[in-house]
Amino acid sequence: MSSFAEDLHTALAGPDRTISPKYFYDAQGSALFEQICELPEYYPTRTELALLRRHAGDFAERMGRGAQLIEYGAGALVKVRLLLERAEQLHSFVPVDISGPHLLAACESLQREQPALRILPVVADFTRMHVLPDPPSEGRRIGFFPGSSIGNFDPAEALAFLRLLREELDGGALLIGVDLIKDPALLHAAYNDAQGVTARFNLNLLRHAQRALGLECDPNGFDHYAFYEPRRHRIEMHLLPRGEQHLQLQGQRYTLVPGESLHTENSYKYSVESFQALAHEAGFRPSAHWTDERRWFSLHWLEA
Ligand code: AVJ
Repeated sequence: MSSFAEDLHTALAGPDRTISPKYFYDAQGSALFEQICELPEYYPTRTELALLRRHAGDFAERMGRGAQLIEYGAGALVKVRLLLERAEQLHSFVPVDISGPHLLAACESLQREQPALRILPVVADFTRMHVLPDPPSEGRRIGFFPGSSIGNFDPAEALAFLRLLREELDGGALLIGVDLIKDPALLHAAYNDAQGVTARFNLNLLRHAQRALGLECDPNGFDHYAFYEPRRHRIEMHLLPRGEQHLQLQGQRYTLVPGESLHTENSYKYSVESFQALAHEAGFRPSAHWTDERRWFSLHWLEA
């Protein structure tokens, strides 16, 4: 398994200069992401929350009685509360998250609100093989993967990940949030907000490396650069060196010039049809989808 230090060395040495967006999320990065979710330009969070609220009854009915609800990358458990409130006699709720302390704190407050709910937290990187508690003998396993987190995977990775979920949820279903292809100007604004929060979030990758690995560099010497690439239907985020930038990681020196950006994130967008085709290829049967009036965001019910 690779580490932040190894991955950063590889990125700085080139030629790809690409690093996983998972390294955005130390405590400060997570706080910045929560601020992003509140931005006027960042429509996905509030659009998805409205869809979850509007169709909560429908989801509860589809889950059926005695289901085991599994959330991948659970975080603060905000969205899943809308499902938990309406679900009928859940067998158990299984939040999977890589950050142990945060997950356990979120579970404690949920348990206080819902004393009867059986919560079985799993601390794990949900993109890798992980061990889940046994499935219920009566009800089904229902996966929940909101936020268009699937957008961080390139198409081949997304397919492999959905195949993994299809097996894990065999006989059950997956409820997944997917951001939709739209006017590039709207996408551009969502990743280039006026207050500069997304810029700070992007630059936090370097600050995180300074704090965690002792990276020596000047984050102010880099610009946030995000754009929509229409052919691949994805937002790309880069850190763009302004002039020659010198960095040092664990005694190793690197120089980056303006043409050598660090590629920090992709966020793929789908059409309803292209996502359903991907899900179908992964072995799911797409059985329903919901979108807002402007068709900016979608939720999909996929039978496993
Ligand atoms: C958490 C991957 C869904 O791609 O919109 C937000 C992350 N990056 N603004 C997204 C993000 C910049 C977000 N995901």
